[in-house]
Amino acid sequence: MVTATGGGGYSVLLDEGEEVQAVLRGRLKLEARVGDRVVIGDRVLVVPVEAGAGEKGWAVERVEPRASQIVRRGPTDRRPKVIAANVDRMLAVVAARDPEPRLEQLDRLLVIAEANGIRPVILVNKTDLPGADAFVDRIRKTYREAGYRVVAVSAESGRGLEELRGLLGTGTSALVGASGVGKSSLLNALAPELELRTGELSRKVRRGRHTTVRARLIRLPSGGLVADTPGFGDVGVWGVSADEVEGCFPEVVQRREGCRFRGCAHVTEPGCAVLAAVEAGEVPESRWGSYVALREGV
Ligand SMILES: Nc1nc2c(ncn2[C@@H]2O[C@H](COP(=O)(O)OP(=O)(O)OP(=O)(O)O)[C@@H](O)[C@H]2O)c(=O)[nH]1
Ligand SMILES: [Mg+2]
Ligand SMILES: [Zn+2]
Repeated sequence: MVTATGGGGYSVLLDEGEEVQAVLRGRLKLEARVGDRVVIGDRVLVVPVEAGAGEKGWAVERVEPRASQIVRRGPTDRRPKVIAANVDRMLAVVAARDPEPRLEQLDRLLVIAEANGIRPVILVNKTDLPGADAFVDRIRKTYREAGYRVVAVSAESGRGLEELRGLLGTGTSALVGASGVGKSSLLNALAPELELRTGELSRKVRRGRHTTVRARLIRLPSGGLVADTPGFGDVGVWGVSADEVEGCFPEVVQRREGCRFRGCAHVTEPGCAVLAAVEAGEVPESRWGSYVALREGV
């Protein structure tokens, strides 16, 4: 499994547990795929090769098809970027404050997970800061209808870390979220020996400074593989058509059978069960707003 990319080579975790460096050799036969040819989480076949001067190295001979991937739209080139392949779990990380949480951004992350067939978990970090409990309550309320698990944590105070450790203990997980929410800090809190780089927020705008530059898959001593990924300023959804957006909102999926018209867009239609639920306060305005914005391609 590829655990890191860059510098023309790959770090590859062998099934036996050893981590080796490998290079791409010759022409690889690959199915059509989006994003980079090889990303963290990709399964590859490596073979030992002579690296000169009697040294042994490794070469990637084959890249396996991906069972799943988390793909988002690149911020500048608007092309697909695969965050990680073959992950079992995505943790969408927000901070209770610093940086200021933006629910429309969290919703886009959750849609990215759903669109890629992954049920997300919401991780609220920095719950040691003033006002955090009210924010955690708000998040729990907002995402109850969608059925998302919300875990309150703090890399600083240690709150929720055992629950997080349990969550990450099997399979492969990815921590994804805005820059500065504390993804790397949480992993350091779980396993201090990792010594991942973390960074202060900018003083003026209280935003992260993109401290983690490359995604890495890390083996936790307590079990599980977890991807620490670079945070973003804005996150875009890739490959979800207007009609597919509703399938990424569980609270809409649950209700759409009740709409008067087939093919109801749940925006202004009469007899719409989703709109009725928004008016009744069952589906939060913020969720419906995110749904409409994504449907309209914002
Ligand atoms: N008060 C408080 N500060 C935290 C907590 N977790 C992280 N921080 C601080 O938040 C800042 C950003 O943390 P990082 O771990 O670098 O954030 P990141 O999400 O990895 O950021 P990128 O790598 O840029 O995506 C650092 O100054 C951390 O010390 C927390 O639970 N509480
Ligand atoms: Mg980081
Ligand atoms: Zn409807």
